Amino acid sequence: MNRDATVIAVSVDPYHRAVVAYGHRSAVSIAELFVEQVLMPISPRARFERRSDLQWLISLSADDGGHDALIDAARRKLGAHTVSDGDRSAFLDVCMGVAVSADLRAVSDETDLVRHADAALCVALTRRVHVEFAHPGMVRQISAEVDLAAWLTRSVERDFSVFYQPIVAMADRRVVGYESLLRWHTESGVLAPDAFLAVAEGISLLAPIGRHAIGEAIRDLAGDISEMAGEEAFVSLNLSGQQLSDEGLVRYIDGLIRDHHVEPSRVWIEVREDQVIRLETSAARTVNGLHDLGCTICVDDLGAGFSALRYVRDLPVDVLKVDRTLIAQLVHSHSDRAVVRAISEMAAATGLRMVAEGIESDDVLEVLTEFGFDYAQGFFFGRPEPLASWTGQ
Ligand code: G
Ligand code: MN
Repeated sequence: MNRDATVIAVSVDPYHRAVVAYGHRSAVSIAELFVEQVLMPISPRARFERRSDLQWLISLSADDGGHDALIDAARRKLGAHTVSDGDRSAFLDVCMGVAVSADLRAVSDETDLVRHADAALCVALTRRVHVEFAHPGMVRQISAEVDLAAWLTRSVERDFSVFYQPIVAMADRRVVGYESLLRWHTESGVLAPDAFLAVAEGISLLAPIGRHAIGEAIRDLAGDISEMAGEEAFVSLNLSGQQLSDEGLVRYIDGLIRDHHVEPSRVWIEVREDQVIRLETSAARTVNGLHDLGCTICVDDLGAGFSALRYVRDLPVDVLKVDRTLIAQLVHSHSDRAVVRAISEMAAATGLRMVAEGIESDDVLEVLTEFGFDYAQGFFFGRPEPLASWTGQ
């Protein structure tokens, strides 16, 4: 390989702004004009290879005229451009990664040089600069980062899993759905979210773990859960405050629902009352977005903390899950009965369905029927277990 060889990886419109502003087709022709009008004249003997709609590879050596001019232009001004296309002029971002073989002793062939140019482009894009020059070690560093990301993702997938707890219909005690509950398998045992949620959220680890769990639950809904409990069965997902603030969550769940062809109302979303209490927040936007998709929105642990029922009116809520602390003493406590009766009257008046949580024995079932509960859940009907123990596999 020529020691003076240089490869430039060019990404035109790397942030897709021109695609958005002008449409994909126009952005591609503007990019072509940019390469023809701006880049090619600087170094007419350079080889231009098109890699995809908006990506080019330029190879040249010091003998080709314009070598230094091209590198210099890249260094100084090839960042933002306007290109005229007849009567109008269009704007483009351009980003480049430059690999100069003279600076990269260990590079042995053209393919390796291209890889270094790509590494430089990758760094330029991450740093949001117009141009970056490859240096030795850049490829190794990016590869190491990719390996680490892969390990981290795999270990997350290995150590966390989803357990399922059945939810039965009060009318006939048939299992009509499952609540999916995240579990972490550690050396000291299986942990429930109360034990790790705060820490995981503190280091922003819950978002990827949570997404993985949601993916698994919706996949299981389309597969084993439909098979066990019928095509109308649902899966209920718990979303933490941080997950609700994840602006991309609605699109993510929408994608899963489409990929697995499940009816959106079969995906129940549980949110705790304290997380949606402020209606102007991104959490409330997510709840509204999920409701617009057709998901069933549930208020979880109702009555566990403070209860301001205002949001039940202002948010698109479909189901109330009454907390086990209110259910536990229902037979013996007058005041608990009074509170649950008030909740059930409100639910009946506003067309909300109700789930009783934490049923540990059958002595409350009669009261639940009297109050018009639609569903019940708790150790009496089944503990949270891996899916395999419900399918009998
Ligand atoms: O907040 P949420 O309702 O999503 O909490 C679900 C948790 O409640 C699960 O981790 C589960 O282990 C626990 N749980 C479910 N059913 C019962 C029950 O009947 N009794 C008790 N004490 N805990 C339960
Ligand atoms: Mn729950």
